[in-house]
Amino acid sequence: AAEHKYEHIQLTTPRPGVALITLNRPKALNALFSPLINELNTCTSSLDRDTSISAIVLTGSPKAFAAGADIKEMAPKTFSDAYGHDFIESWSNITRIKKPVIGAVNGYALGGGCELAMMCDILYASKTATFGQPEIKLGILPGAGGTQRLAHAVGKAKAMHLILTGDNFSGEQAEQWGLVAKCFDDAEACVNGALDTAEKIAGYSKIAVKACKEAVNKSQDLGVREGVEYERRLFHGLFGSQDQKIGMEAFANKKKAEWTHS
Ligand code: CO8
Repeated sequence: AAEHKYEHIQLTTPRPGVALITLNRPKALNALFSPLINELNTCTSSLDRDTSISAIVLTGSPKAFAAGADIKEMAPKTFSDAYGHDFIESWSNITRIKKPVIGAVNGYALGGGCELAMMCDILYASKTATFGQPEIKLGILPGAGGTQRLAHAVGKAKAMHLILTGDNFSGEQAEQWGLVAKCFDDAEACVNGALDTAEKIAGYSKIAVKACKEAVNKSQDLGVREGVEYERRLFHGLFGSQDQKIGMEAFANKKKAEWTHS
């Protein structure tokens, strides 16, 4: 991956084809503010263009994935500041990344931190994770998709309860309710689990991975009928790829597929 110097995030490539982004603003429990989000957006879009990278893991520290948007930065904002400058508009740019993003949540994932986690394609957590949408306690509401993504993930009843009470929930609860795919015992296992999954995905055809991600994400926006039609178009389209021939011929010849990613 391209080497960049970042101040509020760290970028490493611990496994073949896998980039690891670690949010790194420890003094404020990774509270999200514009300089950090700008770095995250620069980093993820450059990784999306980087042909040596196939999957991205996003994590925080063992204490905090992110304790929310920076309350001290937000406190003095006026309506004109927020509306006029599209406050937090760019905070969901990560959802435009075409490569899979795997979130590994340890410690606090509150407010904007929970929302950032929910923007990931696959979400893992550990027993140390504390999720929550506490915005109601600050006299606001979730502003980066929390009301929508939480409701899609855990259903309206639980989402409404969580958002109106501001109550926190654990990594284990998040797994039981289907918000996270796996809950690990501790932070290290969680990050390693995410890297293992990213490495596995990096071993597949990039073009097939891209189509899978695109189609599954469409399920969140489209009705089932339109979604299945969308899937079918992509499915038919992949018969025009080399990797479809390579994958199926390798199966028939009992060989390992050597993907061309085209
Ligand atoms: N903003 C700014 N600073 C923060 C934040 C935050 N969200 N969270 C923690 N910090 C700072 C603290 O002020 C403290 O700084 P200092 O040492 O200078 O006083 C430092 O981080 C350490 O925090 P604590 O001393 O409070 O640590 P504790 O272990 O005692 O408590 C908690 C940890 C429970 C996480 C506590 O810090 C807390 O309640 N934080 C606020 C959580 C919150 O309300 N988050 C929601 C914010 S609103 C929001 O996110 C709106 C979403 C908008 C869209 C975002 C798009 C992605």
